[in-house]
Amino acid sequence: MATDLAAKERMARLMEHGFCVIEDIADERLLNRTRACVDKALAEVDPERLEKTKSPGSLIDSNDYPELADLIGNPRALAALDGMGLKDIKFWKAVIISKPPGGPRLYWHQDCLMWQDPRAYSDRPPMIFLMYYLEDTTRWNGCLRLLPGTHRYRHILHDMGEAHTREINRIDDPDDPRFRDYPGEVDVPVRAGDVVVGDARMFHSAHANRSGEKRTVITIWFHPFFSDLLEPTQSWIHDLMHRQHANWPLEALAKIEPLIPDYRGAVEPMNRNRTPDRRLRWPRSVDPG
Ligand SMILES: O=C(O)CCC(=O)C(=O)O
Repeated sequence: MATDLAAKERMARLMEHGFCVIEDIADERLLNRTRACVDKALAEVDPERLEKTKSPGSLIDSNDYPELADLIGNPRALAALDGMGLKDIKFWKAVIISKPPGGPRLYWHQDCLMWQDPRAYSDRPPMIFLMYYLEDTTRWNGCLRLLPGTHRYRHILHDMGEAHTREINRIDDPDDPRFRDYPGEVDVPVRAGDVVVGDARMFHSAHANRSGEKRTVITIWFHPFFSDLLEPTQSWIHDLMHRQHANWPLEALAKIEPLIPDYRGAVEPMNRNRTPDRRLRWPRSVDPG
């Protein structure tokens, strides 16, 4: 009963604010296994590539890291999502985002890639993230920052450019307004082992890492209610997930088996669309009409 209430409360927070935190959902063994994978990935990455993504930190996709299957398929997290009412969840990819000591701020951005799909204008998020931080986070070492509500309402940031372009990743212009503070933003400090569940449509960023240690998050992208997305959207998720993880061994794929998209239609994959159209409204406080 208490669990049901907690799950309901989390779902309500996800719907209204765009995120919720589930505490203590990854144990030390799982965290240590994931940390070992991060160390390997960081040792293998080309330093020139890291220079190109100064603002976010490393952006290493799960393609070559089947060791991440345990975290992606973490049964406790999947049970918690199911309890919240998030069904038919399919996986796209995970990303290792490690901010080195002294790493700068991450710019504000949202990551929804399917703004042509009616689901992007509904209560049912077309795309969610699970962010597992591998160190306890604070403002000092680069915790997550969020703009609650921006998953359902327009914000001036929507007109300031797309996420992850070369220029913004390299911080060509440190005065870009996407590096500023905004009214209503909240810090989300967490402990290693917690997970932040968030709506990909919501604006998010991270503080600079002023500590002497790296700060790493594994972001996992999921698509709930997969079969209810437009067919070109399903086709795109299916196509990318399978292409990106084509080299994963069968035993790693087995660990995420229920999450593997299985679109059987013949429709062409969508084109990515990172920009909402007029269906995304300003909040009432800004646009009473
Ligand atoms: O580095 C962080 O704390 C946030 C990561 C992020 O913005 C993302 O994965 O989209």
